[in-house]
Formats: sequence, structure tokens, C-alpha cells
Amino acid sequence: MAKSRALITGITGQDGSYLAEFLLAQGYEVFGMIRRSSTVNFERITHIQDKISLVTGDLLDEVSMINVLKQTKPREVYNLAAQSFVQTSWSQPVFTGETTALGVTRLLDAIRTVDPEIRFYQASSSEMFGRVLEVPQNEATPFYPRSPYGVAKVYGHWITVNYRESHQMHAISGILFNHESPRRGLEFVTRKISNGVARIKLGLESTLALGNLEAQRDWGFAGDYVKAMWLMLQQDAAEDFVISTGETHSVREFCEVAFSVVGLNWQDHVVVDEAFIRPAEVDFLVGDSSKAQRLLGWKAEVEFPALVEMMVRHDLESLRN
Ligand code: NAP
Ligand code: F7E
Repeated sequence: MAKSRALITGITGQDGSYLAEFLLAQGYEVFGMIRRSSTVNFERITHIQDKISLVTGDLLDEVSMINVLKQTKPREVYNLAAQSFVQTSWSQPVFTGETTALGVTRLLDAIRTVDPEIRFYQASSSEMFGRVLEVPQNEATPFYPRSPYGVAKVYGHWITVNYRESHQMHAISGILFNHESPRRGLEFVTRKISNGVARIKLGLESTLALGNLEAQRDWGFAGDYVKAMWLMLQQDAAEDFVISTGETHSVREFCEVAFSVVGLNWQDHVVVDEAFIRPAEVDFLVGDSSKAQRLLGWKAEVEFPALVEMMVRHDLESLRN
């Protein structure tokens, strides 16, 4: 039987690399869309590069995506590409909108043009809930985004719903809460902490500068979350799902656990630097993913302390080598 073909945008990112691994294990032929860059940034996919095919395209250029779709002929498209760092969205709000919001329309329209039967997954985000209007947040919770990134994701979310309703496309959104891993970008708070802890333990630094320690997030493991993306696209009905652990922890708690993994006290090393405080904060997030549990049989496997420990141990190991 012919293999199923999937196209992943954002394959060089954290989620793209885990999703590619997962789809390969399911027997898929995996294509990854990459954008042109002057230096190679394949470190998250080097280990699987001989098993996947990379094609060049950009969310800012619809024609490039039409060509990618014609070339790869996928049955499923996972749109994981985005300007995904919330802090940067204040300094580059237009670029964030072009990529994270309008990029979704360009890709949906390219699919409608080339093959409207393609199933489409949009990487929606808990940042859309922003200043939360309900606790916990589920698929029916209204959005109140707090950053240009969150606003752009709300647009991406609703244009996906709109293409589903206007053009009868199998287009869905996964509203994913924060998910982390040893492959998380170094600018995000969890990896910044795990990497900082490892550097301090090895005597390379003595302090770690952070912003708001009281922000609370529902943090899961990225490897668990990509399975949910796939499960969503296998459903007969095109529906949106919240994916979360159902537990929330503060940045302060993340620090406590991370420093304790290497026998250090976080209070001896963490300093607050105003530069990392955001113009508007998302103070508290906790998701209700009971719909995913009921209809997809999905639940988060890796728990908070194990996630923190996994990240710290990985950073210690890689800095030692
Ligand atoms: P990430 O590590 O920042 O990866 C983003 C990917 O998008 C990279 O491969 C990047 O390519 C690519 N990209 C950026 N701009 C592009 C453009 N104009 N054209 C083509 N590709 C472009 O993000 P992630 O954590 O894996 O997240 C994946 C998706 O889920 C994102 O849409 C994010 O907003 C969303 N999301 C993430 C979380 C989370 O907690 N991780 C939660 C909810 C939603 P380069 O390598 O070339 O930069
Ligand atoms: O911040 C606080 C910060 O940048 C988490 C993206 O994947 O998840 C991610 O967005 C919290 C915020 O992630 C620092 O103020 C304190 O309250 O790790 P983050 P994020 O903004 O939650 C969502 C679901 C996405 O969709 C996004 O794409 O931590 N914080 N001190 C800090 N944050 C950072 N980055 N650096 C600090 O020093």
C-alpha cells in the first residue's frame, strides 16, 4: 500500500522535529517545508534528515506554497510554522501578523487552489485565551489575547474555522497549551532556566536573569503533544481540540524544581531583570482537555517534575560534552 504523505511547515522547530519523528514511525512519507536562510539550522532534524524530504517555501509567499503542494502532493498538512516568540511580537508586530496570521490564509488558500481534499492542521495556542475569561480554559472559552502574537493566533484560528465552513475543507485547530522539551528554543523560559541551571552547576555562570516569576503556565511535554495533532486529523469530523495537562505551575516553581535537580537553591542564583517583563502579561493558564481525552483517547503522559528533570539533565549532559 502507498504510504500516506504529510507536509510539515516549521519542521526545523521544536514541534516539527517531534512530529516528523512521530509520522515516520506511523509509516508516513514526510515532507518538510523550510525557508531559505544563509546558515543551516537543521540541528533538531539532523538525526532524521535521511528519512525526510525538505522543500523550500515561505509562509510569506503563497506561490512558493502552491509549488510545494504541487511538488509533494500531501494528504495532510500540519502548519506549525510561525513567528512563535511572544516577546518578539511586540517589537515586530507587523512581521508577526504577516507570518503567524496571514501566513495561515496564504497556506489555506494554496491548499484550496491545489487540492481542497487535503486535511489541514493549524497550530493554535493557549495564548489566545490571554487574560482568561474562564478557568480552566476549554474549546468554548472566549479569547482575550494579550500580545500581537496572541492576536495573530486568534486570526489564524478563525480563518481556519472560516475555510472549513466556507469551502467545506477538513481544516482544524489544535489549541495547544505550552509544551516544552530539550529541543525548546533557548529564549523560552523553561529552556532558559534548564540551560541556566546547567551552566551554573558547571561553573560557567553564577546568576540567571528572568522576568515575571509569578506567571503560571500549563506545561506539558512536546513529544506527547504531537501525537494529539495527528489524532485530531484522523477524526472523521473536522473539530478543534484543547490539548493540555490540566495542571498549572509558576515560573518560580519551575526554578525551584530545576535548581533542586542539581542540588542548588534557586534563590541563590535567580535575579529579576525588568528587561524580561512584558508590556502585557498572560498571568495564568490552565487547560481542560477532557474533550481530547473523550474523543481522541489522548492525555498528557509526562508530568511536570519529570519534564523539568528531563530538560535539566539534557542541558547538563550536552554542556559537559
Ligand atoms: P518554533 O520552535 O519557534 O518553530 C517555528 C518554526 O516556524 C521554525 O521551523 C521556523 O523556521 C518556522 N518559520 C517561521 N517563520 C516562517 C516562515 N515565514 N515561513 C516558513 N517557516 C517559518 O515553534 P514550536 O514551539 O515548534 O511551535 C510550533 C507551532 O505551534 C508554532 O506555530 C507555535 O506558534 C505554535 N504553538 C506552540 C506552542 C508551544 O508551547 N511550543 C504552544 C501552542 C502553539 P526557522 O527554523 O527557519 O526559523
Ligand atoms: O514565557 C515568563 C513570561 O516565553 C512563559 C510559546 O511557545 O507558549 C509559549 O509562549 C512565561 C511568560 O512562553 C522570563 O513573562 C519570566 O509569562 O516561555 P515563554 P509563552 O509566552 O507562554 C505559548 C502557548 C505559545 O503559543 C508560544 O508560541 O514566562 N517569563 N521570565 C519569561 N519568559 C521568557 N521567555 N524569558 C524570561 O526571562
